[in-house]
Amino acid sequence: MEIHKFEKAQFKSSIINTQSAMNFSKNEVHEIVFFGRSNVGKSSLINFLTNNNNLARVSKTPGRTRAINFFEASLKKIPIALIDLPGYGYANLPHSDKYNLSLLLRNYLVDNKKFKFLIHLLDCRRDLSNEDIELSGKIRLMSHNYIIVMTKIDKISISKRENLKKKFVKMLDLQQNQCFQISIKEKIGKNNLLDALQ
Ligand SMILES: Nc1nc2c(ncn2[C@@H]2O[C@H](COP(=O)(O)OP(=O)(O)OP(=O)(O)O)[C@@H](O)[C@H]2O)c(=O)[nH]1
Ligand SMILES: [Mg+2]
Repeated sequence: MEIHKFEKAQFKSSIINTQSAMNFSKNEVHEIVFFGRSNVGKSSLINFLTNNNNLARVSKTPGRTRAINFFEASLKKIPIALIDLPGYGYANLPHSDKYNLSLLLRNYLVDNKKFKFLIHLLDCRRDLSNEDIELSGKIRLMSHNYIIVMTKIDKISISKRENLKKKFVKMLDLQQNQCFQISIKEKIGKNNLLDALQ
């Protein structure tokens, strides 16, 4: 099968409050939402998939993306919104910011019923947190279009990757075909993921 690419990717807007994000979402464009812990590699993955390193802001400092950032692109000539959510689980935010962030995330992911493809990013080197597991469980029940992407797979030796995948899949009660492994550094996993998104 021919692998298509994201084309004409560009920044659309940055939204800080859930209501505006939900209104924005009411248009009929399909959405692919990227979410996961702070620093897991969400912005990097958007850039990797769109072949554009300047699209989403990547940072070594966790908690960098604090708003919902909307990008637009096309896949097989179909317009798609790519949505970069703020990372959760970042301990160094002030308490009020943390609360707003988790509300924003939950409202956006769980209460917004529109068609979406949800991509949950998990750092392959870290144990799953309670928040990872809880969020995954909720979303799995509400959406058929839910997959996980294990990021930074270059940090794990090749011989351990398959077993680690089995472990994540089992812990989150998913199917093998809902789990992908990605390395931006070694440029691994892009075609498999694009294939699934199509
Ligand atoms: N080795 C390696 N590093 C990666 C990979 N993907 C991302 N990184 C690094 O991880 C750090 C965080 O990446 P971001 O894409 O900014 O992460 P994020 O999830 O958008 O972070 P927040 O916006 O803070 O929530 C950066 O230093 C990236 O270069 C990968 O596949 N391999
Ligand atoms: Mg980011």
